[in-house]
Amino acid sequence: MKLIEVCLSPQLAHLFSFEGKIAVIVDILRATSCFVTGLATGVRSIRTVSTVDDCKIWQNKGYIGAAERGGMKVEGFTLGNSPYEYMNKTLVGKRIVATTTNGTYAIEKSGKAKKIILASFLNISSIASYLQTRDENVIIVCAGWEGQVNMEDTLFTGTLIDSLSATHQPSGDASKLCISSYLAERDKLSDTILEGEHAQRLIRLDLLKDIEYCLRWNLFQVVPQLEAGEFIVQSNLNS
Ligand code: 3SL
Repeated sequence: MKLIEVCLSPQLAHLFSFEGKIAVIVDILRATSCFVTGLATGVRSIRTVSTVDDCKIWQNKGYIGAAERGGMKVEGFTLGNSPYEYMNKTLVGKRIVATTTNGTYAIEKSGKAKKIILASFLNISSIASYLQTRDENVIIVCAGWEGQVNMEDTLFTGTLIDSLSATHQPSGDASKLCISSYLAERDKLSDTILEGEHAQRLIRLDLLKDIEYCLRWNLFQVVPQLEAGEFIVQSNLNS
């Protein structure tokens, strides 16, 4: 059995070892759902950065800039952080540079992992199948919100771990907490996520449509992976 650990917030990442592991980044609302959508609908690559200043630098180099802080698009960038923006036909074949409040920080904090992949409900089955074929232990890194644990990433993580029970053994209390939460809520997963703090924050910003989209399962069969500094979708998922 391979091991599967959970880091519930990027601010806890320094407590974990990433070497030799596959890091699965989870920011259901909304960063990883956006990136999965973009890459599945034709975006060539997504470079993620932690600061708005770095995002501006790459935008000035010709990338399409996507920047979000506090749920809002940052002025001066082409895109914010809505999945509907990422599925625009004008982005096909384009390179994006993105920064978000928590999701891109979680990616940065996972930099020592052997591989980094992006997960969401939109591609959950592909992520599970991919991890089943790999030999490495796994660490799931939840983006949370500004250091705090959140409902949607925790419940997604429990869902994913539960689907890997034949091949992966939960390691550490955080992974067991995620499974227990999932088992307690699985009949009303979407409703519980909608009651969460971040979903409520997005609803106040009139973004319920984005949440409903991010809670759809298996729209895409892709496993975005970090290669040479940018997330891409590879046709050979075992590489
Ligand atoms: O924190 C993040 O990375 C974002 O996904 C948050 S938001 O959904 O755009 O508010």
